[in-house]
Amino acid sequence: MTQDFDSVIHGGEVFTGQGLVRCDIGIRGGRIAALGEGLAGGRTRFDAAGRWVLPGGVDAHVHVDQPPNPGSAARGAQMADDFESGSRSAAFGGTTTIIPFAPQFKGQTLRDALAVYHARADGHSHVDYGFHMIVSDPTEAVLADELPALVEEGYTSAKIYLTYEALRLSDRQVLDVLDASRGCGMLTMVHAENLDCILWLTDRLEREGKTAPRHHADSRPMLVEREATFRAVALAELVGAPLLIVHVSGREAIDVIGQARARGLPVVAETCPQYLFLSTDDLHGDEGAKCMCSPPPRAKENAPFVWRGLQNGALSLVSSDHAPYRFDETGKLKYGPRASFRFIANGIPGVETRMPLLFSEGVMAGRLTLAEFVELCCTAPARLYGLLPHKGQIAVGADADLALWDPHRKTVIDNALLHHNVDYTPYAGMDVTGWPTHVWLRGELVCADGELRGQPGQGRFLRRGRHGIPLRSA
Ligand code: DUC
Ligand code: ZN
Ligand code: ZN
Repeated sequence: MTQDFDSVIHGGEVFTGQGLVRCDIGIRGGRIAALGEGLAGGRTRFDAAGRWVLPGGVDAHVHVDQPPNPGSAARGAQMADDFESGSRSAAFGGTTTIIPFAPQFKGQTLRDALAVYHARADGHSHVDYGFHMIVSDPTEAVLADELPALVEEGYTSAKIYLTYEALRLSDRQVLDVLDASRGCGMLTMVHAENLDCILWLTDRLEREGKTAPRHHADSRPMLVEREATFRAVALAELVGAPLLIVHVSGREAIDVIGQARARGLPVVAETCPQYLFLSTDDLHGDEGAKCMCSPPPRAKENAPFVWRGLQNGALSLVSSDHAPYRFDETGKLKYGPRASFRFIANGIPGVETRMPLLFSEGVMAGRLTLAEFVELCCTAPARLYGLLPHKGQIAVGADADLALWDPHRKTVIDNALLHHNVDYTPYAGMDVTGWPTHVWLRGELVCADGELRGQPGQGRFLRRGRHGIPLRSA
């Protein structure tokens, strides 16, 4: 029987979960309708010979059009990417779903915060998107009414902070959020660094005149992350709630997470390319601010521990933590080129380079299997954030979100090749092997050989399901 497809991608090697298999993909109504050899028909046919077809990436940690909190020392710095440019950059890097944040300011309802970010995103995104909430003011109304209602509406995760003065929750408030999240099936994500330690160290460094960007790393050593990670895990254990620790930077926090997981706690952790490919060396010099993020890049010797965490399952997903500030007076240099690191906006761009870097240094360099790469960048984030079965995998019935990779293409990363609105990339000069050349969102071509084919607004808001983390039985 001849099947009628809207399009067929044929002749490529397709990652179907069991590894690469030579097969064609029949697409109908934006979904994968058939996988098999020799699929006939299709109003358009695309020859994928010599390439690998992988699921479109899911980047579960991006900041887009998000001003630093009014209470932040870097207030006034402006993010360079809006939803159009941020999502365009995602697409060119092989990512077809992003989950940015909608931060609540104190006194604001979560619903109002979400409305602000919907207004910024809706009609502008090139890729599909959901939102994580950021809870900075866990009032009774937020905990008892808003969170359960918003989970039902598809906002099934929220980030909380143990640092940043305007965002930090007390341990008591963390317990309250975790308890509410357990009750309604929400996933709590935590930024685990100890605020008081950071402020105490920052004051001391400033008194010693140590204000250059490289001292950002001295103000937030691994111990500060380790303590907060241990505390967050303990608080989640007390409540019996699942926990996702974001942007884990290095060995000390990874050890805490590994121990928690070995005890069967429902704790999962994310890392980011900056902890694999940048180091404290990158914070030196006049342009050190370009690599300032929190937690900071660690000493060079740390990266092997992060790779090991990816290989042994202590770390479950890789996101970019894209936080795009230009290296000018709108962003990093808002308070001048000699400002103390305290006043420099934290964050680096990376939504477009996330998958090429991990593909090259993970898969092509033999540190990760292709299956591990797909799990870390596509399937695990989809599973953890309630997007399976539609996102994060190539399977009949899934959305036809696909990236066609030329696995042997050599690229020297240069900001001119990227599609964000930032004037630099921290990864300039790195040689990578493999790059996505074509990307489809629900069967529609978004990028082809460096050209944008999609339209802003093609990306849709995703109401997400509940997290996929099994709770330990009591
Ligand atoms: N750290 C954060 O906590 N958020 C955005 C970027 C960063 O570096
Ligand atoms: Zn964070
Ligand atoms: Zn972040």
